[in-house]
Parts: sequence; C-alpha cells; structure tokens
Amino acid sequence: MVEWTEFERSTIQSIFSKLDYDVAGGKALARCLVVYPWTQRYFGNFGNLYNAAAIMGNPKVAAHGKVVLQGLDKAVKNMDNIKAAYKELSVLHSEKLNVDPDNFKLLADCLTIVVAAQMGAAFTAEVQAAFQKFLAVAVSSLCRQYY
Ligand code: HNI
Repeated sequence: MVEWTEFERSTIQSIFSKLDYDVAGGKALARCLVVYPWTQRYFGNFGNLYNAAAIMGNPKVAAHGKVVLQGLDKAVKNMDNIKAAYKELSVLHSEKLNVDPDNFKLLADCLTIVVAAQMGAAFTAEVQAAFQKFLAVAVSSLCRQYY
C-alpha cells in the first residue's frame, strides 16, 4: 500500500484540476509517438502518423490522449487503491491490446514534460517528485495483470 503525504495529495489534485485533458493528453501522446516511434505500432488504425507534424495534427491522437488522461483521473480519484482501480485496464492492455508495459513509463515521462512546460517555475523539484511518484504508482498498477 502506497503512503501519500498531504503535500503529495494536494499537489496531484491541484495539477490534475488545472490540466486541460483535451490539450495535455494529446500533447503527451503525440510526444510519445514522435520520440519513441515504436509505440506507433499499437495505433495502426489512427491513420496518418507519418511524421511529427502529422502526429501532432492527428485528431485521433488528440482524442486518445484525452482518454488516457481520463484513465489517470480515475487513479487520482482512487489514490488509496490505484491497483484495484486499474485491474480491468491492466488486463485490457495486457491481454487484448498486447501493449509492452515498458511503454507505460515512456508515456508517463512525456506527460511529465508536458506538465512541466505548462507549470514553468511552479514545477519545483518537490512538485516533480510528487507527480512522478503518482505516475510510477499508476504505471506499476497498469503492469499488475501482466505475467
Ligand atoms: Ni492505453 C486504450 C489508459 C498507456 C495503448 N488506454 C486505453 C484506454 C484507457 C487507457 C483508459 C481506454 C480503455 C477502454 O476502452 O476501456 N493507457 C492508459 C493509461 C496509460 C496508457 C492511463 C499510461 C499512463 N496505452 C498506453 C500506452 C500504449 C497504450 C503506453 C501504447 C504505446 N491504450 C492503448 C491502445 C488502446 C488503449 C492501443 C486502445 C485504443 C483504441 O481505441 O483503439
């Protein structure tokens, strides 16, 4: 069971309350697809992912980025039991989508960059630590149903 300090809880709630899921999710997913091009293999039905400009402007990438953030929102709302909250999502990524779980961390890192760029100086080392701890727990919970 993960322990959260009051600072960590309030920081994570605050970051997500200010995130525009429509914009930030798409930016994070697009960055992941550009920087780690092998992640494109799971999105064969998304149409044109030919280069960075195509990925950034692809409406399916934007829409799916929002879905991913809504998935993280579920973790924010269940911070004391992310493992249970993510059980079905983990089974889905493992057994149906066959996503290599190493990729979860890559997407999480891309989201960290998007949030850091948005927050600027307010993204202090302590805020980063809290945010990355949260993402690490989410990633670990997404990996739980893999074997
Ligand atoms: Ni992921 C579908 C959440 C990382 C590939 N993903 C979802 C859905 C959620 C979600 C929510 C929708 C589920 C449903 O329809 O019931 N994904 C998350 C979260 C992370 C994550 C919270 C990590 C932070 N997913 C990834 C990564 C990849 C990925 C890293 C591949 C590189 N996900 C997919 C694919 C789908 C998907 C593929 C199905 C897309 C579709 O609609 O066809």
